[in-house]
Amino acid sequence: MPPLAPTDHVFVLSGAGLSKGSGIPTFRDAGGLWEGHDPMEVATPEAWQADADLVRRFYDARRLNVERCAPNPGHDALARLQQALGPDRVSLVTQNIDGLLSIAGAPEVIEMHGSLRWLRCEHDEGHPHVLVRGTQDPERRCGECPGRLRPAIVWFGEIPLHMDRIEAALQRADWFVSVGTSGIVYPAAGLVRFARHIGARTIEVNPEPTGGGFDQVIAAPSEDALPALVDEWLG
Ligand code: BJW
Repeated sequence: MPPLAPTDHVFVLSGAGLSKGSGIPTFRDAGGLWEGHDPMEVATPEAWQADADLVRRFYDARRLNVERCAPNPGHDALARLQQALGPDRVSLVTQNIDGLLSIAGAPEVIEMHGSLRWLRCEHDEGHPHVLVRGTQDPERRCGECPGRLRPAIVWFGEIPLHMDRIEAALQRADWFVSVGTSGIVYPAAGLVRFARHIGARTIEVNPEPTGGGFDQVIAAPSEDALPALVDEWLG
């Protein structure tokens, strides 16, 4: 791997594969049905309207699992990189909702699909968010209106969070590192095309590479590959 130049900016986009080594299944793991449902159908505003209990149970189960999990060496390596070079030179954008990069000590993580730790009003995202641990109290309502509280997660058809910050960071990228994402879900899946367009060097870390035309592919689990990559970069 070529070394980082002293002012290089590294943009990391991570997905579910980053947390696989922590015991959190990926979104599209083989046979990944949950209580007989396709997760792609549960993670929608339509599912919430049709059966809020089902959607709550889906996210409660995932929250309970995540609370039992710890960061793996892949999270630790990315946190170490951002600690060493600073958030101005290392942008960590994640599609994951598990919070493990922050728990690993990364100073600034952009969670573009939201977070399991927060609930929000079903009617107005601007109403105060509520922290949650374990299972959600289904009776608790928004503090400002009669709306129910729903997981503060970006579902299909909703606009991902912090897109302006993500675009600003991407424009400065010299390196684009895709970690553990299938590249199926947009707009995250389109970021690499923009990175390529501005001349960033692109790297994929994935034991099952996506064939997305990256300059370099590290076909290995991120919990093995990232510590070595970061060691190399930090010397
Ligand atoms: C390892 C590993 C190890 C395994 N180490 N790696 C047609 C064309 C284009 C777009 C659309 C379209 N039809 C509909 C759309 C839009 C839609 C979309 O993209 N749909 C696709 C299915 C086609 N997107 C949206 O609706 C988004 N909003 C939107 O587009 O708004 C308009 C807009 C336009 C322009 C700008 C801005 C906005 C919203 C998307 C919300 C996604 N939400 C979910 C669920 C919520 C979170 C949750 O419950 O977890 O987010 S879906 C789900 O997929 C989840 C994930 O974050 C996301 C990505 O999945 P990820 O992380 O890639 O996981 P997997 O499982 O797919 O892959 C894991 C990878 O890890 C694999 O490759 C493994 O090999 C690898 N791996 N072990 C490293 N140890």
